[in-house]
Amino acid sequence: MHALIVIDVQNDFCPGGALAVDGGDQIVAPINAMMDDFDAIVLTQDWHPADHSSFASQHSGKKPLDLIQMPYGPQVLWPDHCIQGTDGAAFHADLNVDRADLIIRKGFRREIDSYSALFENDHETSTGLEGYLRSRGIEQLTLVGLALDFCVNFSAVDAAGRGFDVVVAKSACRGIDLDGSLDAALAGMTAAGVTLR
Ligand code: VGL
Ligand code: ZN
Repeated sequence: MHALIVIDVQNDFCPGGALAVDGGDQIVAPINAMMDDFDAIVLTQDWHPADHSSFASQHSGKKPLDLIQMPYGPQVLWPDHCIQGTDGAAFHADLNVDRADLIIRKGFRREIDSYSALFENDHETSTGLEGYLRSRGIEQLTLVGLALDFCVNFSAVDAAGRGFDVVVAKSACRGIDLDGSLDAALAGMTAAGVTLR
């Protein structure tokens, strides 16, 4: 069984959004076209409370893209984005959401961010996705979405580490590229045994 995992194709990560990724909207049509080729479709949705600790607005004297130390490790601070229930947190209007078997939300606890679809940023607290995939007999994953160097990267590395056979379809991803984060992510995914395609 082979699942397509669509990471964070949400308005705030598309042009005009609060944390826009260049060309983020260009991957929507290719992702829709891929859906027929899989046994299961999972969408992830970044889903933050308005006072989430990953927002620079919650830390006095800090600005977006500053790096801070959190109890669970380093954390990039972001502009306010993907606030629960807002239009920015909604999926891109053209994404074929009706095809999703499961929508998994992440980053909903104020104190901790969650880039990965499998674990929060402490690399310990499960989102529940691994259990879902295993109980459906899914062993192969193809990842697409936003952003290639953050949530796609963390999801791919975690999934490979948990023994899934992981492909990242790069042409259906777009990255942020903060201080070389894109090259680092590609190298890290390769080192973790992820196939980049
Ligand atoms: C993401 C930064 C903050 C992502 C989510 O989807 O890659 N990046 N929240
Ligand atoms: Zn986020």
